[in-house]
Amino acid sequence: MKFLSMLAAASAVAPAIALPANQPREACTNPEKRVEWRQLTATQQQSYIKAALCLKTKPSKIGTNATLYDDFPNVHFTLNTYIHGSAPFLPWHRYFVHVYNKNLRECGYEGPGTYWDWTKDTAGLRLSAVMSPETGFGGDGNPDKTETSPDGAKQLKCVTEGPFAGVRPEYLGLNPVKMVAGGHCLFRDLPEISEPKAFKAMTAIFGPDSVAEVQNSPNFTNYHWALEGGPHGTIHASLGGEMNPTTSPNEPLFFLHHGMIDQLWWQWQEKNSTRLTEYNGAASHVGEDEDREVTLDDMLVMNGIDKDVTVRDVMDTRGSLCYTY
Ligand SMILES: *[C@@H]1O[C@H](CO)[C@@H](O)[C@H](O)[C@H]1NC(C)=O
Ligand SMILES: *[C@@H]1O[C@H](CO)[C@@H](O)[C@H](O)[C@H]1NC(C)=O
Ligand SMILES: *[C@@H]1O[C@H](CO)[C@@H](O)[C@H](O)[C@H]1NC(C)=O
Ligand SMILES: [Cu+2]
Repeated sequence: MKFLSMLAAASAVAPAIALPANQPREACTNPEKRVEWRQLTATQQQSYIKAALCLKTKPSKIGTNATLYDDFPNVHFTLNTYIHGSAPFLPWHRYFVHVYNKNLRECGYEGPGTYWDWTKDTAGLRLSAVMSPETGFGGDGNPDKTETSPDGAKQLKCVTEGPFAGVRPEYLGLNPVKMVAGGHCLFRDLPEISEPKAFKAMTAIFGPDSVAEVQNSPNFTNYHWALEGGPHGTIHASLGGEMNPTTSPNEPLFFLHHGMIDQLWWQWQEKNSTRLTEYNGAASHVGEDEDREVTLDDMLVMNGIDKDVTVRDVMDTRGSLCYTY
């Protein structure tokens, strides 16, 4: 009785309608083709940005008093030990980006999914179209417009130009459950400005040669570690600001960055069809799942933003997710 009512309560938050397991490729007859940000039309870019801002006006789907925009950092924070430093990293973030795109569509975006190919931007991320205040998400934080972080530990350089000026994410850093009414300013602190030497070293890791080497990894375990610890982590560090703590989905560029990570995994999978089912390693990097070997039937949990699916459901993007690059 109790168990059943718990199930009912759970399904009220996230309808427990599983995607058809192993949906055949034939069901995806017209896959969406995701494109790099610079291949979107100016109208599509504006529409994407408008939809991302729209998420801040929609109620939470996970039962908090914050917004749908804030659900993404909340869930990412809460699942941290399971989605980073372990096998679920790639499939979980693949599904997370898919769910985000779905919510952008509910907010009016009609263009294709998109990603940011940062291998083109080793001269400086701030020079990239994605960081332009006109065709992108705005540039570095403003050193003359700072705010004390909710925990009092540092001064945040608020983004004051471009469409995200004035956006106030609710959660920051270590405890998203501890909300500070009114949140904090969206902030950035590009190391290429504050520590140009460190940035130079980072470009050697996310630049085209290094990424080509990562793409040559022979098996999933090897590949996943090379990608997550190398270019993936380095872009988080190269953007700094919101991208450092586990509430990093506060930063709208997070989703374009993870679109790129997903695009790379897709390219890697394209090289051999055996890679569409190649999945192994530990289920978590700490805690009770640390020593458990993953399986394709493991669940990818969305904590209520959307339904949970299995890893198998997302391994082939031409299945139920239905997109290519
Ligand atoms: C939202 O909930 C948190 C945690 O329960 C609470 O501290 C905060 O005051 C609430 N904020 C608003 C605007 O109701
Ligand atoms: C994956 O490749 C690496 C590097 O070649 C190798 O050391 C490792 O044993 C391989 N692991 C598996 C599970 O095949
Ligand atoms: C694909 O991978 C399998 C298993 O590792 C291997 O036997 C096969 O030779 C690979 N095929 C190609 C075209 O590389
Ligand atoms: Cu992440």
